[in-house]
Amino acid sequence: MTLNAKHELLKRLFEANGQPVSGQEIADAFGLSRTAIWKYVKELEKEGYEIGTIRKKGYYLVTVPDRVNEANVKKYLQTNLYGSTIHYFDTCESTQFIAHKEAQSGAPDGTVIISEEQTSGKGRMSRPWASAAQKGIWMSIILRPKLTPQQAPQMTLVAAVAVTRAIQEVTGIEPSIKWPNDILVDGKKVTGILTELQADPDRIKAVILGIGMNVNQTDFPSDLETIATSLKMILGKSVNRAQLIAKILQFLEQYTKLYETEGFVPIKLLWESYSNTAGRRIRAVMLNETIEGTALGISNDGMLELKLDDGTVRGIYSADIELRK
Ligand code: BTX
Repeated sequence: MTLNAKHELLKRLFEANGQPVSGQEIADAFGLSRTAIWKYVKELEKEGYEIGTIRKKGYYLVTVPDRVNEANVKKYLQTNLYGSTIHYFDTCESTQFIAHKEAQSGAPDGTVIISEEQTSGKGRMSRPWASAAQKGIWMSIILRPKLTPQQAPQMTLVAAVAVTRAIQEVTGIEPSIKWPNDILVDGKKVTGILTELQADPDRIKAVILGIGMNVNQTDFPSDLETIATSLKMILGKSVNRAQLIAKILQFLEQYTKLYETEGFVPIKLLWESYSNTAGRRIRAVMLNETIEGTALGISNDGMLELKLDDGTVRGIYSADIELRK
């Protein structure tokens, strides 16, 4: 109840577009005192909102903090389902850990975990993922798609297409996708995607989709300098992270539905139009072997098809790819 009154206050402040909102009205609607509403105003100010007061008229919103909290994201959200439930953290070890727990306790399809910072962000095979405070999008989405466990790896490609479209739409930048999970601009990584699964042998319980996007960094630790970039470093100005999150969720919902209803082929076509991998000479480093050849494209079930020098074609499900020459 009390949390709802605070959200309602914030929602009305947003909707009023700088005009005053009556504290008394909200107090009445929630059966609270005006002092209780005033305490929420003070809490919001602590969270970085700047709120003005006009005597007898109420409160108005002066500035919104650069935070990717529920209220800021929902302002831009245009989905049916994804993002209806958002869990927001100032800091956490990894949004993947939280999402796994939430999924196990029955969190609904499209639940989103967002953190301003991760202290143990992770990539594939437990590699570290740098997640600087308030500079990027560090989020995990719990999905419960109507797919078999065998179809789950392709969700990485669905997400890659959704993320690429969202970046294009919000910033005008045209990224390319390096199979399977890197989104690159000028050859440097701007986003990584991590797909994890909770499943029975014949049924997906949940796909935990982790998206790490470099948005407003102006520099990186020295070990990442040559391989990482941010949207701000490319554009020369800051990007609204909340708006970008809402767009990612919108395209993700749209493309997941498309995959469920039409199969992988339409996703594959979209993916190929953004990919920088097809036609390139590549080296694929897998757990037990490394092979080199020319990438032909992806198969109808999301495997990367590689033509080796002896003419044989190999399908690869998971590897680290180096683009040669
Ligand atoms: P990956 O295994 O493909 O990439 C990990 C590698 O990328 C690292 O070994 C390092 O070389 C490089 N790297 C680390 N941090 C960054 C960065 N910020 N930008 C560019 N390159 C970097 C990619 O794994 C999947 C990453 C998913 C991250 C999200 S964030 C939200 C969610 N929570 C979580 O812990 N992981 C996911």
